Amino acid sequence: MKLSRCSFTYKSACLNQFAPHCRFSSGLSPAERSKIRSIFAIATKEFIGVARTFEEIPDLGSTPQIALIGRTNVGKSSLLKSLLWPNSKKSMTHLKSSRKPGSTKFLTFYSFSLKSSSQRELVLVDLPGYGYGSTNQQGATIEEYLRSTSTLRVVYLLIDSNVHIKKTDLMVVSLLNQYNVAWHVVGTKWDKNRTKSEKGTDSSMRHQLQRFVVEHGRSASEHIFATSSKSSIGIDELRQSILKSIDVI
Ligand SMILES: Nc1nc2c(ncn2[C@@H]2O[C@H](COP(=O)(O)OP(=O)(O)O)[C@@H](O)[C@H]2O)c(=O)[nH]1
Ligand SMILES: [Mg+2]
Repeated sequence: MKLSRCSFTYKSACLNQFAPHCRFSSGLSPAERSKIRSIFAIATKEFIGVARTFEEIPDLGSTPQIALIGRTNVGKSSLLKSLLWPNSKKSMTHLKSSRKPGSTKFLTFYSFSLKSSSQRELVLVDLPGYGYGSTNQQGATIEEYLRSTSTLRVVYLLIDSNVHIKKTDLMVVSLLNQYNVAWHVVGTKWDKNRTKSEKGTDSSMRHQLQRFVVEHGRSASEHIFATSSKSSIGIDELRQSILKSIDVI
């Protein structure tokens, strides 16, 4: 991914000093959880289309957009499927997860409508992965999308909780800050991370993500999400954040 213009720093920080300012999202009551699930269950969710380049992006009007971004194989497509179609057994061509890095080559757009399918509340965007297996063209398209999409409400930056934070993640954060895009961090594959929790991996990843947000975050980006598409950890918390960003709840 071509991100050579970006500069970044990853200063060491005193976690204890900063930790109170950012926290992991948790603690939904059963009533909140059930409300969030029912909103997602009754909403109309549809595939809109794909774009290989910025010019190919379909006309989405003034509908707010929310994008998922992350390294190849971080779990973007799996997470989107868990958010939108958790129980579907159908094979979804555009949301197929793959072990092969770089299999999501396009920007893929999905609509989310609460009242009727003619009234779109939100467009969710699955961006191509950056890093291993990606191309300069994809990097340029992602950068153009982040720079030029005035309706982009928030970006969820996915970090594989078993792989940890990479230089390219820091470059993306630099871009998000440079283009003034609000962002949240989402730790993925937390089911795998949890199995190692006895060795302290779970808490060490929490600390890494907290430090990352504090050092690079803006005041609007104070929530971190620990998620798993396999075991549904954190999916409702993420849904709640999405609904809040479009003022539905
Ligand atoms: N254990 C575990 N594996 C996952 C999870 N999410 C995705 N994967 C696996 O990670 C690989 C990449 O997932 P995918 O959704 O295609 O990633 P993408 O390239 O970011 O879209 C696939 O083999 C998935 O089965 C998760 O929450 N837990
Ligand atoms: Mg994908």
